[in-house]
Amino acid sequence: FPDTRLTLARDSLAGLSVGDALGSQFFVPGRHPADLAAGRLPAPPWSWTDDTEMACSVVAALGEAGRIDRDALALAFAERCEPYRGYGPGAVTILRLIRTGTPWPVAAASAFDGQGSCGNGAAMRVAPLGAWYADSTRRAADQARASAEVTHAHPEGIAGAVAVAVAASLAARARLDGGRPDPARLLGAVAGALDPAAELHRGVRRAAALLDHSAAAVADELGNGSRVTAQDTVPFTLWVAATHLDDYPAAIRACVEAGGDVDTTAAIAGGVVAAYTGVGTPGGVPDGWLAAREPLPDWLPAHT
Ligand code: 8NA
Ligand code: MG
Ligand code: MG
Ligand code: MG
Repeated sequence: FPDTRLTLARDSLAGLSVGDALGSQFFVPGRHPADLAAGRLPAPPWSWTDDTEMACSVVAALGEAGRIDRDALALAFAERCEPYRGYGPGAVTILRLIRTGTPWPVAAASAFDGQGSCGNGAAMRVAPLGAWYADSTRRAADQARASAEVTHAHPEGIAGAVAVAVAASLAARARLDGGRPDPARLLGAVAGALDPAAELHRGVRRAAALLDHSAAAVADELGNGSRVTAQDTVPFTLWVAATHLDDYPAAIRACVEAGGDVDTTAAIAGGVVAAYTGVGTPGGVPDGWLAAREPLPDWLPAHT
C-alpha cells in the first residue's frame, strides 16, 4: 500500500498543479475561457502558483514521515515560499512570522485581527493528502485538519481543507475499487464529515441539491472563489469535481468558465478528479497539459 499511496497522491498533485498552472493563465488580460473550450491552449510553459508550491510541501511531508508533523510542515511552507508565486496577504505575513521564529500556533492565530484565516489556502493544497488516505476518510479528515491548522486558525478555513481531503479520499478509493461514486453520495459523505455548525457544511449540502443545475447557476449561488475564502470556493469546486469525476479536461473548463479564483478552483477540482482518473488515461490529465506545466520542484519524492 505505501507505493499506492504515493502514486495516488502524485496523480492528484499532477491534476492539482496542471489546474493551478492552466487556470492562472486566464488572469492574463486578453485570454478568454472560450479559447480553452475551442481547444486553443495558452503557449507553454504554464507557471504554477502558491497552490502548487504548498501542495508539493504536503506531499513531501507525507513521503518523508507518512503523516503530518505540523511543526515540520509549518517550517517547510515557510522556507520554500517563493513570494512571487501569488500568495494571499495573510499567508505572506504568517509564513514570514514562522520563518523568523514565531511558533505556528501564534502566527496562525494572529491573522486577520485574531480571527485566523478562512482563506481558501488550506483547501487549495490538500487534495493529494486525501488521495494518500484512500483507505480512510476519517484519517484523511484528521490529517487535513492538521495540515490546515499551521496557517489557517479559522474554523471555516480548516473545514475547507477537511471537505476537499474527504472528497479526494473517496475519489481515490473509487479508483482502487473500480467504481464510480454517485455525485449526491460523494457530496453527502463530504458534508457528513463537517461540523454541522459550519457555513461550509451548508454550502456542500446545497451543492448536493443543485446537481441538475448548470455550472454557471451553481457558481452564481455558491460563489466562484472571487472572495478567496474557503466558504466562497469549496462548495462550487466540489460540485464541479463530483459532476465531472471521470472527465478532467471538462472539470477544468467548468472552473475556467465560471471565473473567480480560477487557479484555485481548478487546483482543487483538478486534484480531486485526478485522484480518480489518473494521468494520461481516458478522461485523465492529458499528457500534453502535463508537459506544458512548469516542472515541479526537484525535492519532491519520486514515483517509485
Ligand atoms: P490568506 O490567508 O491571505 O487568505 C486569502 C484571503 O481570504 C484574504 O486575503 C482575505 O481576503 C480572505 N480572508 C481570510 N481570512 C479572513 C477573515 N478571517 N475574515 C475576512 N476575510 C478573510 O491566504 P490563503 O493562503 O488562504 O489564500 C490562498 C489564495 O491566495 C489562493 O487563491 C491563492 O491562489 C492566492 N491568491 C488568490 C488571488 C485571487 O484569485 N484573487 C489573489 C492573490 C492570491
Ligand atoms: Mg495561486
Ligand atoms: Mg495559506
Ligand atoms: Mg487562487
